[in-house]
Amino acid sequence: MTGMTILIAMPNRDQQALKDELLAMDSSLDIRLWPDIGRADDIEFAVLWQHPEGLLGQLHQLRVAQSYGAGVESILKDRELRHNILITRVCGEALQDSMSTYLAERIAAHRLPGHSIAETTVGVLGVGRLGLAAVRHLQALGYQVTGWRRSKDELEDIRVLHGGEQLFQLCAQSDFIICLLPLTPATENILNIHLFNHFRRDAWLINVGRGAHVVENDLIFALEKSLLRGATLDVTRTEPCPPDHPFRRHPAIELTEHTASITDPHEAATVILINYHNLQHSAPLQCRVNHKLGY
Ligand code: NDP
Ligand code: OXD
Repeated sequence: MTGMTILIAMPNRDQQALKDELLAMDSSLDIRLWPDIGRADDIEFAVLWQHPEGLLGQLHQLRVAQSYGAGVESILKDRELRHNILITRVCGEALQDSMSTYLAERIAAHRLPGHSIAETTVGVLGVGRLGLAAVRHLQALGYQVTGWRRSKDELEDIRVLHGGEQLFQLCAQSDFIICLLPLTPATENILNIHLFNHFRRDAWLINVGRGAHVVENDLIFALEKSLLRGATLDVTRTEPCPPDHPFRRHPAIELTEHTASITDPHEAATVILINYHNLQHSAPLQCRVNHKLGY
């Protein structure tokens, strides 16, 4: 079987580093780096991260769009995305470990004086690959952790809630609220004033999902009204957060500039290579995304 051509199109990431990782694993790969895409019809597999507008429309033979990160919203929002293109993403231990470590550190930094770990409650919105790993890590450290997810499936040893009413309850019970949701039409703007009204006044929000989960003016207003104590925002609607943005000078907001968990090129290359071979052998791809659910 002849190999397929892989395109790497991630203008803001180190494309060459990923190419080098892939070639170190399989030197026979035919890899092109955007913007030198060559004959577009050769490309059946594309690795994308905030890819340029108009690119997907040129790739008529594309079969797989592989995100270079865990999030896929920039692929799904592309109006040129065809329904028959399979979408996958990076998932793996390096991404999970770095997220869990970041969250444990931010919680430790903002834990209320006099509150022991065992007394501290944490609500995690989104218990998928990263959320579940974070829940287990925080539980192992001794925190009381509750998750919240879309599906009603139970998880072993973890208290999990569902639906709007239970989300309000979770916020009312938690010292820390972590958002680890994917950005979809159902989750956009979920961190809004209606939700902040249910927060405990000494609660701390940590958003590591996406900036568009937060209604920014609502957060500023909620902090002014002391509906919550403060927030750590790893993600913002515009990244990096603009120099004159009110979040920058707010004493109760900590910005960490999208550093919670950065894709490891080696881990990404491993997933990409498995998916590349699975596609050739008509085997299921790893870390598949459901177009309809948006994650
Ligand atoms: P997964 O797809 O594995 O998990 C998503 C979770 O969110 C699932 O538990 C899912 O519920 C839940 N969910 C989705 N929609 C809803 C909804 N409408 N209501 C309630 N729960 C919902 O994603 P990952 O854990 O891999 O990643 C999550 C996000 O983290 C990424 O999409 C990305 O935005 C962000 N991220 C941020 C990074 C950073 O450095 N800041 C790094 C990497 C990722 P269910 O279990 O029922 O399906
Ligand atoms: C990701 C991210 O989605 O880095 O992987 O945000």
